Amino acid sequence: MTDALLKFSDHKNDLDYDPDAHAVGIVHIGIGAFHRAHQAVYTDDVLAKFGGDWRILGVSLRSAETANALNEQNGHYHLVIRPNDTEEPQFRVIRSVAGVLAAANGIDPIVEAMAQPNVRIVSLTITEKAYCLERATGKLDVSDPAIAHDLKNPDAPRSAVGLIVRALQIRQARGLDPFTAMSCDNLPDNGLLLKKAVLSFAQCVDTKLANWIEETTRFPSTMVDRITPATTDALISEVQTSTGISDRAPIETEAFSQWVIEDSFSSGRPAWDSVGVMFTRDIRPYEEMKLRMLNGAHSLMAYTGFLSRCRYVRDAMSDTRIAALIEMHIRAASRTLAQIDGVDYEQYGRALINRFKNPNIAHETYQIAMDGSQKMPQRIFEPALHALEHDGDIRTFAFATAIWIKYLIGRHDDGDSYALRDPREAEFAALCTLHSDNAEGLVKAIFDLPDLVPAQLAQSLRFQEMVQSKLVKIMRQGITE
Ligand code: CS2
Repeated sequence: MTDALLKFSDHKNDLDYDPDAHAVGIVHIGIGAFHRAHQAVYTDDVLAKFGGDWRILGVSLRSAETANALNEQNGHYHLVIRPNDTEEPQFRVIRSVAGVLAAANGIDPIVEAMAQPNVRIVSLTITEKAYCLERATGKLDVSDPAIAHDLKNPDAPRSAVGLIVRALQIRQARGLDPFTAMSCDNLPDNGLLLKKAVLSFAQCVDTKLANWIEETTRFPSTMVDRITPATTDALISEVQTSTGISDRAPIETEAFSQWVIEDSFSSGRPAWDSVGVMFTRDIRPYEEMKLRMLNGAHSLMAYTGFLSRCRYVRDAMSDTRIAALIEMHIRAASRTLAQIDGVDYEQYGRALINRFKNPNIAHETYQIAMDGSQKMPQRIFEPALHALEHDGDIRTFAFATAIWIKYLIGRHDDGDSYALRDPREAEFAALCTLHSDNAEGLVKAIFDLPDLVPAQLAQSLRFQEMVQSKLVKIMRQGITE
């Protein structure tokens, strides 16, 4: 045992339990900061209050760094909860993670872990791009390198979709029940998307397997919410100073947390409903509320803030012009939503503004700006289309689109360049070079790209011209909106 481990086991929480008394029941693919601030915390609450064999085995498809750090600490880590005021942060040790397997150390142990009879749920936070579906057709993107690889080598998959299909194939061959596959990514109908990806992949591997998955496997949709910045060295030092424990994988997050799940599990689930998780049959309105109001405002803020040299969301919110834009956007986005019983969008919107202003959370605009091509459709384009079709106010959506296109140019006004960090960055770079002096041409070319702006929105001259005039203005006068 390492020093860190001894110290971790010395730490006393209000919610104390012996983690080793509980077997693994969940495999989670994509064990980054968000999962550890959200689903792992609800599961920790369940284990402490009700017990059960529901510990989480994490899977990291990228580097082995998180896996190594967490494994050295027996899976334990600190959650630092930062209230939205002058109150001191709270430090809590989370013990629901039993360990982490990294793909870099071999795929077979991961597949075997997912095929164990005690695993009843495989959950995912793999980010939008990893679902590898063409938006327009809903078909599996077989040109994606990981999917192309996995279709040739289904026994040695690299992608999350390939892993799930392989593990289900082994379970079927061994006569085991399937697990429930639960997406926790910020996509509308995330369960349905995962189901489509898994079934299309399985169809290519073995039709009988695809039929078995379709008949037996559940794919609940979820809405997840907790603002969680990436871990920094400053956080690692703060945890060490405040707790005396050397933790290489702490997480910082806000006090707010929300999880809404479609209640569709084939082999049981932890008593998440007893620790604040809401279960519903109709998840779509909750997903749209969060994606359009929170995430839409976040993306608008990320591009406007980053280009205005605001490093963090809280800095952008202290710029009165940007704060006003965000308030307007939240209001317009709420008008594109169907009512939800018991939810007051005005109140939800006010709470969002306060969460964004949290002075204790250092959430980088550049982090949120990443992967815009995967985020803009559900956050900005869908509500824009709704507003357009219902005589709503489209100005804020046109501005958000224009400022995103400005960001795609990859250069600040003073010439400093930055990396786009987007899976479609090569396509964007080519168009930005081609239309370097022509904002109108650039907007049109972006709108003409396949599988990005929904056809009905791209074909709306009113929307396109508004985006063009806003981009021309931003290029000439900077952000004056
Ligand atoms: C953010 C989200 O990075 C982003 O795109 O908008 O990660 C956001 O912080 C979470 O969805 C909040 O729940």
